[in-house]
Amino acid sequence: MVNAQATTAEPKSVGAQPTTRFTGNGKVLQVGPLKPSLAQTLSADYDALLLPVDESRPAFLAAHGDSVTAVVTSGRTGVDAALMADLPNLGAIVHFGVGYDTTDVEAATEKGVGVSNTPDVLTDCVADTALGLLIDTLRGFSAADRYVRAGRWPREGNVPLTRKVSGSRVGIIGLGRIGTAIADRLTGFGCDIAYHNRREIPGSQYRYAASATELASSVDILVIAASGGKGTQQLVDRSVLEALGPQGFLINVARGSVVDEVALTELLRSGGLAGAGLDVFADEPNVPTELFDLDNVVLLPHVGSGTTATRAAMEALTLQNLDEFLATGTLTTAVVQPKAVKS
Ligand code: 8YV
Repeated sequence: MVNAQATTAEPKSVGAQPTTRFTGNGKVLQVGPLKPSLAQTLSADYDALLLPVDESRPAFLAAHGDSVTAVVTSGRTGVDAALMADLPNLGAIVHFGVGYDTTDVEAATEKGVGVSNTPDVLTDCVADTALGLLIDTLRGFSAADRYVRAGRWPREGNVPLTRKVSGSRVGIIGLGRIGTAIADRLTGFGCDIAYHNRREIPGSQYRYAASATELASSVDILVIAASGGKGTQQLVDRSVLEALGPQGFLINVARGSVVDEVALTELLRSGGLAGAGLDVFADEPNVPTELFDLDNVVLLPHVGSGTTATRAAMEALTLQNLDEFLATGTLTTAVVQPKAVKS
């Protein structure tokens, strides 16, 4: 039995291969698709169960629900309160990924179930993606590439001129780890950076805006780097997008849920916004088809952390959390520490 205060732990270093393997009576359950090598390790080394997605799920949970002490999942799937109720001995929900908005953390906290994620190891890649997307969107590189490939250059001449990135005014919604890494990179481009968080960060070198609308109205580019979930649901609504205006660009590398996607699509089509670079969508992998023929929009299939090195580091940190939980009842990079080890 391990007691631990609910806390947001600072991540420890990653790198060492997990040395502990589960030997207790409880079972590990994989919920939702995971990186194939991680799923393979869970099955081979941890004898993990896989939650069915078809009609056999209720019978599976009736047969195995009691035995599950740890779940491994990702932000894509997560664990809701109903699934938690079917896993009465659950002690920890271990996420592959920094985002855990699909898991009901409130319900987990009430039940003493720990929750972990994989912060820090993906910060650089997601920030790099934000920069690449921002430059591509303003300079129209993807559209220009399509133009060349379609053989239009010799026939139609030069592509239209685009917007300058260096020295532009950028507003960041969510100046956390990733938002700060984006701001630091943009500083190298001579950009003027402002941000909006729920609270001002004491001592921050960047200008604070008390609301998303205030931020949007004072910048050329709005970058979303905030976590998803109830607290940020459609934080960037129609009025924020209208404040960004016909000369403004939106970049989103966080979660589609943070933006009113219907308003975004309408404004992009009508000229109410200059353009958007989107790595995330409200209903992935479905992307509003109305965006497909717009050259002022760059669409990526949620690739922010998608490099070999970063995904390997995320996998190692996921297993480090699982190993630590199974060995000691605590989590390495906890969003919430487990209250007690269930067995
Ligand atoms: C991953 C992400 O694509 O970490 C996150 O929250 O959104 C991405 O890094 C995702 O976790 C993989 O499922």
